[in-house]
Amino acid sequence: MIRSFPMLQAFVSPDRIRSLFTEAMSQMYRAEVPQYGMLIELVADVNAGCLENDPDLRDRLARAGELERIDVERHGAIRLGTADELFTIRRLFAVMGMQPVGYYDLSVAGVPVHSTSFRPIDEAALNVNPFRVFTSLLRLELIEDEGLRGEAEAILAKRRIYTPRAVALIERHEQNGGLTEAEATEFVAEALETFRWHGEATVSAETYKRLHDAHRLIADVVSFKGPHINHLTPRTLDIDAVQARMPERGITPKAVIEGPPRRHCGILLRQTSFKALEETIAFSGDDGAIQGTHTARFGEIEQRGVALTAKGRMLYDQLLASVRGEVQVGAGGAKAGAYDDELAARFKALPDSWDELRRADLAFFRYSATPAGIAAAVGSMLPSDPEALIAKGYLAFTPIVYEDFLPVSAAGIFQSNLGTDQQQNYATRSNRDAFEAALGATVQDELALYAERQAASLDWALEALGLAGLPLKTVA
Ligand code: OOG
Ligand code: NI
Repeated sequence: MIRSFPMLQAFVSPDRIRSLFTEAMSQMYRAEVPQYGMLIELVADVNAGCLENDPDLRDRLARAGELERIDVERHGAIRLGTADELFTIRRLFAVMGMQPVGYYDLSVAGVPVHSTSFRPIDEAALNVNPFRVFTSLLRLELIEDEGLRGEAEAILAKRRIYTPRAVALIERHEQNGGLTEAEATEFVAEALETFRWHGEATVSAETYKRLHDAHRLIADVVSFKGPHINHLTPRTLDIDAVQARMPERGITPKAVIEGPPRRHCGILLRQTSFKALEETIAFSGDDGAIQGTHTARFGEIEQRGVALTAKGRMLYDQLLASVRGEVQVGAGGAKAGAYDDELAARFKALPDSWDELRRADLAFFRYSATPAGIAAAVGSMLPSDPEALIAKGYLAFTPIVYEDFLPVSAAGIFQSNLGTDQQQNYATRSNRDAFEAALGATVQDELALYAERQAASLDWALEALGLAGLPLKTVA
């Protein structure tokens, strides 16, 4: 039997598809949520100012290959309703080179979801466009009222959030190993449909109210045709400056910035958000004559710092927990000042220089051979200890940026946009196995990814210095 092989076709790189998609998504969101466009302009303004005033920062970002990605960098978030939806979103994001990284259990904060982040993982892909989507799956098992749970399940079972053409193109990608330029263009347009806002609810006003009374988030996930993108977040180089300038443009941000305090050496992730829209929606039945409002979509900005090792992260979690144990910010932002002061004071326990963070094995770094090191290597004048190489200026290191999310911060972002009166006492029920079963894959361990990048960079650097394979005392 003669097997026929498909003709060799030129496939578009997943990085390019991701960039096309990010641009299309950004344009769609700009049209849907005008404040987002304003925010992008403000962030671009502040970032340009930072780079101009801080040549060290510019130099560090350039050396890390991060300078070009800042302007296109965004993260977004969606909330899915069923295991099937999560399974297919994994395949959809795979077309754009995005993989599930990390497991976040938000039930601890009274939010009935668990989540992962889809993002590119290798350094080259991250530097082209590090687009990430924080993707949550509703945990219907956490709805106590059995009748309501069954009803929500039945509503979700009926909806189809992907267009048939999007699914066909995902399958083609899986079978052929890629998409052609024409297919990629079509895929981007079709995939975008899943993230679009729909003002027509699929449920009646009465059902919406019952879902909403159980939890606002349940109404948001169950009542609509699809998982509208609920925010798209640009990355700023100075979150305090953007936060301070938001009111100039008529925007009131959340009372405190989530995450670590402002520091000379930024760590992990700092975020702040604001309520964007109260949208008019039409309920099903009565020809859409019954209207209501729904708040789903918001604005957010983020500032990213160095990724912490397990040891650094443990210290971060302890310090943050101690601050939150001491001061709790009230509903209307009461005690925000005291919280910020406490945060700044307690985080003094975490060293604030790149070299101290590195030596104490608290953060991840990317190593490289310097021109001076390569020149010295030619004359074989190198010490064989990485610390000595660093001291002599032969080996350089730059912080590896944190590409992931923080569960406590994410819960704060959820809460601030859902209304602070929504706290319910869900038990701490992390269920990673169920999440991965729905996803149809295991989520990658973010710490392992950073550790690999650090180790690989050190290997390359030592090879460039002609020291590969030598029994060196390794760094951190
Ligand atoms: C996601 C909230 C989490 C972040 O940046 O931590 C998030 C959501 O509200 O669906 O986006
Ligand atoms: Ni976010």
